[in-house]
Amino acid sequence: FGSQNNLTQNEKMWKLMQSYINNDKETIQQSIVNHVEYTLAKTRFDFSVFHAYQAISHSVRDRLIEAFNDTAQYFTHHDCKRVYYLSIEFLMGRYLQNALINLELEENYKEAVLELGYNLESVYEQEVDPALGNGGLGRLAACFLDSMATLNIPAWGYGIRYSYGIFRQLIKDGYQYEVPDYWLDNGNPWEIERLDVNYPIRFYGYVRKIHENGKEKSIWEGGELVLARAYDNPIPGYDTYNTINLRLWRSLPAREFDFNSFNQGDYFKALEEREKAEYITSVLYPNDSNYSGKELRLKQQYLLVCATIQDVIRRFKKKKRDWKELPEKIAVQLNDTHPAMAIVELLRVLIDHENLEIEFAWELVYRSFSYTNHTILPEALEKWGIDLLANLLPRHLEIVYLINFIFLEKVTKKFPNDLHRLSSLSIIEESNPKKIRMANLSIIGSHAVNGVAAIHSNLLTTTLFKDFYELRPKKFQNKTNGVTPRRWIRCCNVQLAQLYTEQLGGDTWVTDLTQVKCLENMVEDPEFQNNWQRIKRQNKEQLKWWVKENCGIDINLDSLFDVQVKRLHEYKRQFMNILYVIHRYLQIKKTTADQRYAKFLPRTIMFGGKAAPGYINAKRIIKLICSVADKVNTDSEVGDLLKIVYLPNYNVSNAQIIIPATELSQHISTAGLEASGTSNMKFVMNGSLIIGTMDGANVEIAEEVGKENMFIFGALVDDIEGLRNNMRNTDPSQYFPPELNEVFQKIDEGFFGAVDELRQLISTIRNRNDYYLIGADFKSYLEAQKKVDESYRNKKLWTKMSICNAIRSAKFSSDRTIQQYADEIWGVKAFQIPNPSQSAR
Ligand code: T68
Repeated sequence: FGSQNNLTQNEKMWKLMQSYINNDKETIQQSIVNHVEYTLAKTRFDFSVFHAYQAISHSVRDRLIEAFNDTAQYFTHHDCKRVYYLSIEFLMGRYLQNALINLELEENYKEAVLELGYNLESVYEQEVDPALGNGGLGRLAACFLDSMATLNIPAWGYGIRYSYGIFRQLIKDGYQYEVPDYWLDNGNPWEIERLDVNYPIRFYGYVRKIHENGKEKSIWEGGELVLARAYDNPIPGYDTYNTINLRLWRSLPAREFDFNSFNQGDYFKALEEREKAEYITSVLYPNDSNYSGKELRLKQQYLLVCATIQDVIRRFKKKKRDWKELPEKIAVQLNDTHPAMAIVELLRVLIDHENLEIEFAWELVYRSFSYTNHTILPEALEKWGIDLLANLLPRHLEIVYLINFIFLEKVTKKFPNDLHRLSSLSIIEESNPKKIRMANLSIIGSHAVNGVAAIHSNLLTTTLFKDFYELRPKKFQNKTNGVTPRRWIRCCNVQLAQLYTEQLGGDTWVTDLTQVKCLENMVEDPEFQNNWQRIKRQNKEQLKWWVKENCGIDINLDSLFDVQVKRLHEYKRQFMNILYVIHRYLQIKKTTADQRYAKFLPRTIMFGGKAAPGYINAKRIIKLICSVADKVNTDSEVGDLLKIVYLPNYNVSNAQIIIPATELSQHISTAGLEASGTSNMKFVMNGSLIIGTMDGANVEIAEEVGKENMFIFGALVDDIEGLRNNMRNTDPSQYFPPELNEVFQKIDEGFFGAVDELRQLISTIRNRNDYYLIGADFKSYLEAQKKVDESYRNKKLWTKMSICNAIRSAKFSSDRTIQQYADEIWGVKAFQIPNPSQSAR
């Protein structure tokens, strides 16, 4: 290990550890039972399945930690360039199964645990889902960690250890209720609290100017101090010894205290003030596409940024070297603008603390940072009021002005007398009150900016960031998102994974998904098709059981499983989906009983997803779905031709059950508004067909799997503006197709109850305020749905299409995405630590 210690001592240590860390059945059992007794202080003769989960997790954690420590040392020893992935959210999902699979120990544990009286699958169920994220953005960060570990990239994630993750969603009488998610109730065996890694974080205060050697210096002082403490979460790669780190920060009261307030004031009052510090990292903001200008949110962002930059600089300074090496040693990736204040913070440290010249410091910052944009929705773009910033981070505001001044001077040189351009490029929005545009700051402070799918990256350079693109075209890139095949095939679809491994004669496809393309010659093979159908059916059975358990609804296994699960948002158009369902229902009702089964194919339409607590229209859409479900599911005329299910509390764990069981999944956003989508990739990998618009990654999915294997409909990005104008100039009764008007009428009549609410929901779009163009796309959506039915009637055809989707999905592995980030943005290479158990020590 490590440095120049004497070898015999090392050898002795290694032997001691090896006897503990062996992976034969007995050693594993011994370690589990010891954890029951010594870690949990439960008797080894009587422990529950929950205690089994805890002990097993501790036993797996032991196996992670050795690799984790060795990896960190190895990176330090080789002094490699490191990637820091900064994200305000990491939506990790459960650890246990993922860790066992990545360590390739699932079989060993299964056997060992069975003998102790437990079934590993039911042990997995004991783990609470760490849900420190809202949706796509946070889950992307989690997939990226898995890929960075697997590809041996020297990377660390940095985020926040919220005490409360995304709320738990209950559906009662068709309404969403939000229940706090205190996920740490039973402790968290996967984290390592670093009692010795604490950084001070300052808020408020003032900036004092002094003069030193003829130069002005700024000193930020006063205000309040809190501490950020590190919690490390080891992330094992698959089929590699490398184990990287997700470091999450928690806020605590600062240790040094103000004698005055304790001596003169009220003791309890003074303690209360300190307690407030803990509140900063208490709760994750549950908005996924709407920015809220709350001070607490800015505090969270700054805490993440300030602690991380201190940690990064401490590591850089461990070796004596010149500051000019900084961009060769670090690459900082900003997952959206939430951590963008890191740009200002690093610059502040370099000029105020390290006394570097501003131009030089700026060059270092700019070359180290890169920024990923995840949305063009205007309501989601972060803009912080000047007053808020001036109060909370006074020195940062000064530096923002400085950056902006220097930047705009350069722009003026290139484009003299172009005030319009200047005001669109400026970090400051000249509104009343003035605001700081975080996207502009992120672009100016980064050497690379990327969108998350080809169509989205194009939109960035032609619309939202057009002026920036004209200034520096080479800065702009595309990095199409991806998802990890470990969690999204190997863990969640064990049978499909087995089929691939059998057919390909090994499991190296898990780290090289392009291999599944080799199964192209099996597409027509009847036996392979049978296997494929059998697997889908078994996955459907599992979901059927889950639905019965969680919704009390019996669903028909022979029906088409049609799923739309994602955050509730008007742009994602769950609304259009349910309007279509109503139309389908009305058609069934109009058909005579003897004709119904000939004319209609049984479908089970499932929805799932959380609405932001303050998003009224999203909540009304949930109510509409549930009201329609109530009506339809109890209509004896319909029987099992149509069932509607609202899957409550959609999260990573139940996604792992839902996705492999899905036959048709809906990705139907208004063109141009879904940056990428990542669930579309997961569904395709698991053999679901897509009904969708030419939006986000759907476009590239169509390129890969073939348009003939998807159900594509709707307006294209270039049509949108024209359609919106058209809508404004058309009579509403003419604008909507008759099928849709009929549906509106039924809702209006109170056919589904909740009249007031539902009327309000439909009234916005009926009054030509159909911003998301449901009216314009409805006809072609109907046609696409018809094609779905036709294709599903032909079982062989459907199976073939399903296979083609799955085996052509390699592009959407996050391994591909991360390799591109590493090569084209970060400039980092893999460093693989040799596995000590495979090399003689
Ligand atoms: C999503 N964004 C995009 N945002 O909507 C999706 N926002 O198209 C894309 O595939 C995904 O990012 C990954 O690139 C989000 O998920 C948020 O969750 C979010 C959270 C806080 C504030 C703003």
